[in-house]
Amino acid sequence: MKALAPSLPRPTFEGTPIDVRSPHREPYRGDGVPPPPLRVPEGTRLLSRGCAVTCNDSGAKKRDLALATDGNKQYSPSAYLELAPGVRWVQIDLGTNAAIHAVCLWRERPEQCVYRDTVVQVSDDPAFENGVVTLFNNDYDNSAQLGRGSDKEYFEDHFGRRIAGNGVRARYVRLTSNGNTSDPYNHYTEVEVYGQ
Ligand SMILES: [Ca+2]
Ligand SMILES: [Ca+2]
Repeated sequence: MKALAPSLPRPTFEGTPIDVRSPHREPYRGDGVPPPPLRVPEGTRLLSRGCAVTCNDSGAKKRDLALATDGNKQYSPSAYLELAPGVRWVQIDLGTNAAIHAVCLWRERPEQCVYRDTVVQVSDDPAFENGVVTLFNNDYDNSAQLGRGSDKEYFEDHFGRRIAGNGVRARYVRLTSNGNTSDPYNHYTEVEVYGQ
């Protein structure tokens, strides 16, 4: 096993964190404090670069969807995918069934924010009706209707979020959210799926 070490963008948020305490939220780790390492098997590699992205916002353009897997994790006003308000998902097609060891996401913004109802699921069914495995779910009140989650909300940062895949096999990865503490929109600067 080894610690997953994705390349990191420069920090975007620089300022005094707003410590909005909530029993459903992780405390702010502090400026520049990395998350605990996520250990993955030797041989784990990036699977998702350039993979096709779909979503449930009919207004999203194909060009913008591609921003989620283009390898650029650096925030800029033109470098992220934005989905309309409401419960929205993006879905990555790995092209083949794979053992998934980590799903990482970057959606830091200039203002500190916490996204609502973050749910990360995998399946071999592109409709996510069968064989769905949930890797992360912080929708504590089931408002997104994907089931009640016991993970915590968290402050976005340039380290991104690293979610364990535990080697579950699947072809599709779906990430759901429902706005954030700054605005009702849903954003992805980059998503990376690691596995074998
Ligand atoms: Ca990107
Ligand atoms: Ca919720």
